[in-house]
Amino acid sequence: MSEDSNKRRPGSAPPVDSRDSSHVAGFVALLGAPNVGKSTLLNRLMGSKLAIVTPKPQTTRDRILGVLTSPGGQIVLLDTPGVHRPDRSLSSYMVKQALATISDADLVVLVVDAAASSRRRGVGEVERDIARRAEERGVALVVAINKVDLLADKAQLLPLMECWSHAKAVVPISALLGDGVDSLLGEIWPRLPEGPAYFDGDELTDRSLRWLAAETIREQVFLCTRKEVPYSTAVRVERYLERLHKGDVVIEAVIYVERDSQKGIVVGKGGARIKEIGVAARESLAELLEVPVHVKLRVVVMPNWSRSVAGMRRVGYEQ
Ligand SMILES: Nc1nc2c(ncn2[C@@H]2O[C@H](COP(=O)(O)OP(=O)(O)OP(=O)(O)O)[C@@H](O)[C@H]2O)c(=O)[nH]1
Ligand SMILES: [Mg+2]
Repeated sequence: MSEDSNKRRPGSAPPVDSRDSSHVAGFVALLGAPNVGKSTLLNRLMGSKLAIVTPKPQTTRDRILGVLTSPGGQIVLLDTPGVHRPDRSLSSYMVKQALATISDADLVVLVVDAAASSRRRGVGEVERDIARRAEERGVALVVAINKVDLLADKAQLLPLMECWSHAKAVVPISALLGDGVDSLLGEIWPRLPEGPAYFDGDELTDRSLRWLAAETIREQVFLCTRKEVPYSTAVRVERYLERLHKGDVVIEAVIYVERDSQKGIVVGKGGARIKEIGVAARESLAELLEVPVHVKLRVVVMPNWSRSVAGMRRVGYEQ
């Protein structure tokens, strides 16, 4: 599967064909169940980290746009929250964002977890639903069977691929290792409509650095806490200051939780956990911004914010 990985770097020009004098551009939505590797794939395709990634499901909460530009075309990638059965306002918001993306897309890349599909021996409810919605809207469907590195026996792939014989293409990939990702791009480029670029070539995303900073802090909260705590947290950056005279960035952020007990967990004994979160976020942000970063965090209880539209708005999620 890695046979083509040296021929063309992800993001390089669309394959030269009879249309090589024209320019293509289109929106490509990455959709699927939670935890299948959509954000890992976005980051891999972009060659830089735009979306946070954790081993926990329901990490992504907002649609994230990544712009992949080459001389012959532009792919506007849309990473989305994992589609699941909503149980509160936050999950309804997430699922709504994901499904609405289908209508904006020229192509849907349905990301499927190879190992989970193999265990399940077939197509899951979420995948079937996404495929149906794409078909209803006349949006072409390409299936990326991800995490193939986890399959002990590659013969397990064949029945998984056969499940998707009605898709335009089925491509086995490992977003983590990069295997098959160029083949996936090879299935995307020829299916994009002709047209001018939507974004300037030097634009990577529509998200602000302030937003990326909040997400990076949230990623560390997800990695450093367990059970319901990560799902009850939201992060809002209150101050994002580029100090030109010092050549650094100061970030002050609030971590919202829903209960006092959760505040205790996030702060940790003697402030140990909040310190750990701050240090890890600082290191990650310094790498992203390529300058020294100072992170100042505080934890605020906003009772049941994830269970109402008003609560969500208070912590920064606009419907
Ligand atoms: N082994 C392996 N793990 C992968 C691969 N792609 C992603 N992962 C892991 O799967 C987990 C989930 O990855 P994400 O990219 O956050 O998945 P997602 O679909 O964006 O998840 P949500 O945002 O929660 O819907 C992380 O631990 C990734 O490192 C892959 O190709 N192989
Ligand atoms: Mg994600």
